[in-house]
Amino acid sequence: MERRDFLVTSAATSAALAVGVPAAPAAAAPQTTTEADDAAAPDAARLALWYDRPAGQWLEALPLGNGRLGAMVFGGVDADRLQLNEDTLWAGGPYEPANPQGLANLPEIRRRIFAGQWGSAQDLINSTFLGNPVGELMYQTVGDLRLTFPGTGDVGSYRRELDLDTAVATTTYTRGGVAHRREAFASHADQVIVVRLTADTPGALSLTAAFDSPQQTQKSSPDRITAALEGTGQSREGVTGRVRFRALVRARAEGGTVSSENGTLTVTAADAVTLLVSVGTSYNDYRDASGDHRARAERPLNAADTPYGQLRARHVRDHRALFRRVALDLGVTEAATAPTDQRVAAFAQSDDPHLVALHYQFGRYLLIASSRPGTQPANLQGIWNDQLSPPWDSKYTININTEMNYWPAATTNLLECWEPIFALLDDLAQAGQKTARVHYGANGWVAHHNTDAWRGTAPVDGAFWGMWPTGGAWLATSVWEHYRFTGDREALRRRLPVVEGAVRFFLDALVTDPGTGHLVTCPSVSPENAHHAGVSACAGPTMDNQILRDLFDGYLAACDALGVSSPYVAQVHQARAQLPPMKIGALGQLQEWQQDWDAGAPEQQHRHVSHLYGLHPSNQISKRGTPELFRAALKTLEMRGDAGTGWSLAWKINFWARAEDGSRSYKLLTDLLTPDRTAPNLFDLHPPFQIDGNFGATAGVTEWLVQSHTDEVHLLPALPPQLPQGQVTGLLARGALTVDVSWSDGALTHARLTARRTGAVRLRTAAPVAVHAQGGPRTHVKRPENTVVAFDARTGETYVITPL
Ligand code: FUC
Repeated sequence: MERRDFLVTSAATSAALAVGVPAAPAAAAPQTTTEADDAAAPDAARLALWYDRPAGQWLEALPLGNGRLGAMVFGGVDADRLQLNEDTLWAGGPYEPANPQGLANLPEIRRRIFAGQWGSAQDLINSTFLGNPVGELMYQTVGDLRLTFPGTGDVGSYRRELDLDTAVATTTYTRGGVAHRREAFASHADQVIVVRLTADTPGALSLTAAFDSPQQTQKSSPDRITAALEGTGQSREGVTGRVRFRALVRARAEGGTVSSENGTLTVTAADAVTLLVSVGTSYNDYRDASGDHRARAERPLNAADTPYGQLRARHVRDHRALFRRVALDLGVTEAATAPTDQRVAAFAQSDDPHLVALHYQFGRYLLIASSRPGTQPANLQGIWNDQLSPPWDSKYTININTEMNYWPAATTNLLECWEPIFALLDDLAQAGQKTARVHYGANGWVAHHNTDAWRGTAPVDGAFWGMWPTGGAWLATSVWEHYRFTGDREALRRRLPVVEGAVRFFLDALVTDPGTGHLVTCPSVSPENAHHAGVSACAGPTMDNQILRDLFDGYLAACDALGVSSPYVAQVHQARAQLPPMKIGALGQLQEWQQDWDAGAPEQQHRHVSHLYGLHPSNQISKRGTPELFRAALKTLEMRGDAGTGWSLAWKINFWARAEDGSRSYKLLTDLLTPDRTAPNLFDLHPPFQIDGNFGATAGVTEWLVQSHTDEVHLLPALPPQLPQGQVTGLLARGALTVDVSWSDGALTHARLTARRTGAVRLRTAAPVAVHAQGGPRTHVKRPENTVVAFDARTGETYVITPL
């Protein structure tokens, strides 16, 4: 096979293998790695996005982020642009959205739904039940740092790239015989964005640097080496803008001179220049935006008074400690030598397995760059947004998009990056109490289909989209899921009240469907899908029942695991038993609603496939656990078809992986890796840009290699025939296991399971395997099936799996 002749292993991959993938629990300090020479690897095998010309538009620019600060680097020659974000710069300020009219109208809304008057129920929701304001607030850009370079002469040897292994963006070119190099990174360790400019000729560097912003701002020069921008996030939706922000850029030059006047920095005839960019906002939390944005901007700049080499080394070390936990090697072909945008355009017709790995690792890179402990969760655009009114406000859509953002967090060994979701849950569990009380007269807390920096929890936008009470419950299922991956009892104990609050809401707010006697959500929708023209309002859609089963089961299991006696346990058991079961419709499909409306629903190919939540991310439908429902789910997938938005395709990659159909799943990735769904900079396109598809695809590719949703570890459950050989290290499986797998000719050759906790392991493979404790004798296993082994694993022990 042609690919084999070209096969090389990247330096990044071999370095990761050499240091070993830490099997330590996430809370432990991650293993640090030695600094490998960035340039040592053969070009094609590197994990880098690269281009032979500057970015002409935003979707060609390269994203940097430290979880909080984001920058999009354009890499221009005469003028460069770094578009800047800070993850707490949102329009508006604290507000209380609960609608006091809501509760009085709830009985009539419910009556109309149970009477089959769904349209008029929807009208009544629109006129009485939506939050105030009816829309939430948007995430906004800080603006741009603009650099101008007075050089003349011919430009040659241009290249710009983003190295995923160092998280450094580099632009190099020659101009008038002088070689120039610019490096940029967003340092988590030092909380600044750093730009380093060098040239091979002393005194050859002259430039200006100034901010520019679509916000209402003032520019100034606070001292002779610093320029500043100051403003306040906009007033929108009738909510006064409260987030003040300040951006600073400071120049440190070697040789030459620096001056700052009226907000413009000028560097003349320097040998090298380091620019430090800092942004602070006044956002403290969802109730309070009165922080000291100026001090927050200044502090990191003062602290970062460190030689460039040290700043860079600290940044690279911090990034690699997360990034290098997972290495995926699918081989490298000649196709990998082309610029990244050309590879995307050619992917469907080429043999480019390395692009699969690059896109996969780009998803992990983006999660590291947009979500760290203490930051806001990744929103619809992560943290990267150049607008004041971005698509869907670049907020948190919690009827799929935000959850999808975090699908790869556990499986790809980035548990720390999941933390912002648990902080968001803490907020929603507070903010959502008022909505629960005012709209439903219920205890506990509720959040509907969207939220924002102010933790809006009311139904918004319109009943058709917003009347969905299960968004908070879906997020709350993360608590038990985290425990399944980590066995972290302390985290579970801390988070149990949030889960209990969600449970209590539904104990109060579920109602008996007079038609069926089941306990149902009402009013609700099956996210954004109409069952009759223009009407989505309904009672007890399938997805709600599935989410509630997971919420209730997780709560009961958590109480059990922690030995907590809860006054709600009996009630939860009872409510769970009364939820509507999943149903198979006349076409053999899994019904989206209690009624068999699917065949007549107006949008047969609708992008949401909400009722297959049971297949993924949940495990209520599985190939061996529920074969009939599994077949019905596949029928539904066929009926919905393969078309869709970026995130819809990404979800289908996961569905087909759970269906154990690697070929179909790979086909969906191929559909995603086209210029219509993947921008030149590999950002996922809904279109427009929406980051969920990046994260969803990374999660889906992981599902090809390792699955553990049914509490057995399944190695290579959906390996696409297009990827006959490769290896992956460092994936996490439920049961606190770290998993490495190698395969050749489509079959497992070697695997390692490292137990981070003592416990029973059940392992499924395509063919029978032997198990050895590393360096030890063959482990005694039970064989409940020919291709399933069961054994007890001990903390810290690695088990080597080989074909028999
Ligand atoms: C949901 C989806 C849309 C879009 C939006 C942000 O409403 O139905 O496709 O992704 O979120």
